[in-house]
Amino acid sequence: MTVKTVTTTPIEGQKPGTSGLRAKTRVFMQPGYLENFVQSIFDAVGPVAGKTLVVGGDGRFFNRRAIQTILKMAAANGAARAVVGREGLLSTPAASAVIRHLRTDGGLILSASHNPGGEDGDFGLKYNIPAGGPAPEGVTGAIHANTLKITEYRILEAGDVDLSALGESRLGGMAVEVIDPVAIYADLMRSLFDFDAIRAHFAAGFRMRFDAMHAVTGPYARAILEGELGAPAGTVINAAPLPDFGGGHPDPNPVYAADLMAEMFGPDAPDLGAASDGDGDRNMIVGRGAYVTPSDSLAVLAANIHLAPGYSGGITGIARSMPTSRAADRVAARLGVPSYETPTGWKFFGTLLDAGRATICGEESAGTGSNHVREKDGLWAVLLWLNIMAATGRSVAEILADHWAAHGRDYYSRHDYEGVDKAAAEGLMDDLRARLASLPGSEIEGLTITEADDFAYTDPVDGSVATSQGIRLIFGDTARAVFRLSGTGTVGATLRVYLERFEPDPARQGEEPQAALAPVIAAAHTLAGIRTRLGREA
Ligand code: VG1
Ligand code: CO
Repeated sequence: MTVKTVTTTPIEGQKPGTSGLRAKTRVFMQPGYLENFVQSIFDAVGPVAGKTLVVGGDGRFFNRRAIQTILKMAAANGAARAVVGREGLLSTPAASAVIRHLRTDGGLILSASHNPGGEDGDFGLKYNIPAGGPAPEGVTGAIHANTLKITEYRILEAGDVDLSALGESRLGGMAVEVIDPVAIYADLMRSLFDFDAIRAHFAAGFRMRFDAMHAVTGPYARAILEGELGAPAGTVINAAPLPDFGGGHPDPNPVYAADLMAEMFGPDAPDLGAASDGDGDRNMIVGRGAYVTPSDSLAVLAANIHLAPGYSGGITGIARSMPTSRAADRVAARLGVPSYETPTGWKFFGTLLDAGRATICGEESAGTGSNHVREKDGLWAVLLWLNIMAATGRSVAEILADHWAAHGRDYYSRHDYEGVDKAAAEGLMDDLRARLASLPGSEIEGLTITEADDFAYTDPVDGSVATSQGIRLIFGDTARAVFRLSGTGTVGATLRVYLERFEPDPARQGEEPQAALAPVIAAAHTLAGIRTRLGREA
């Protein structure tokens, strides 16, 4: 086996976005594309010599081939050991758990998350630091800088490693250890939640449906929900991870998890419905006839997390991404703990979690998690809901109603304008930005703008600064509209418009969200000129 040094030239567009580098699978498969990016990571975080790296992905098309290439490159760069999930599988939260539990030097996670997979779908790769979380901007910036000046990469000329059997083998000078992708993660979950109470709840007839969307969470949900907690076989559906996610869109929301929604709103609905995304870090929660927005889920979980044994001591703080509704802030205020508003993307929660300033974090995009790992964690959120339901005996609808009665309801919705013209979307943002200073004080659709800014964030722990993280139009405590361009798409641009309105009166908390938000939606449209600029009605 010899180490080959291959001459290469920089490839345009290898700039990590909200969560690593994402591109069309066919682009990732082009000769040198993956290799350039991997060598750029190794050079940014290296020297890799002597280190232990965790490698795994969500099982999408190209996952196995890419892992073989990464292993050969890690060996050629002198890594001591690679820890790989069997068949190349590791959910994103499980990868974070493994990185932390084995005290490794970080890992490479292969996923484009909720983006469709397959040869014509998307692929992605990101580096996670030894604390288990996504690389912070300083590191992703260094990786990107390397991609612009790379001249060569190193790879071992060797046969493929057998990833189907547990155990250790050698690849040149590097040890490769194939692990059960579920075990370390399942141990962690058992240490946090009251499995006995949940088991008793299932035994007493509690019913749930978990849609794994043919993505990576299937084996985890099967092992934990059906295997350990005694949920009947068939509770987990679409449980086999498929390279193209069965042709579906592994994004757990009411649109893409339509079958689950129909079941939960139909006759004989189970008590709890849940789904997770391609790489297992997102979650959807829906009760019988009651969909829970991710922003509400974060608030409810934060308010009730002390019911789970792993959090019985309470929490130190709550962090939410800026576009996530202010419902979590109300819980923090009630509990007397600080709340933090960070830019979009889990990498911004890492310092707060490491410093013990926040215990629970969440994003409106169906991501919730805690200090147990450094990624958002879909199944963790589902288990916490289960723990709360088992401990209180309340239904999802009752838990929501109780929460709103106590804290008020933040009606919430996100409107995505997907695949729009990039220049038009940037023009809309630029124009809004240019008018920000003149907006406060103006009244629109019966709402008064109290603040308007381009969100900037100074990390309270390490002082790092992130600017231009989205435009906020704040209407006092009453409402908010936020505009952002997506950083995970692979074609054109996606404009995200986040809308919320606060309703303290329990008698008015049962409205249909789009109707309740109508004035905020109208204000957002008028101020940004969405229809004329993007040529889109919806
Ligand atoms: C989206 C979400 C963001 C999330 C990111 C990665 O980013 O809005 O909240 O952190 O995806 O999640 P963007 O830039 O497209 O808005 V995942 O599950 O795709 O790793
Ligand atoms: Co994801």
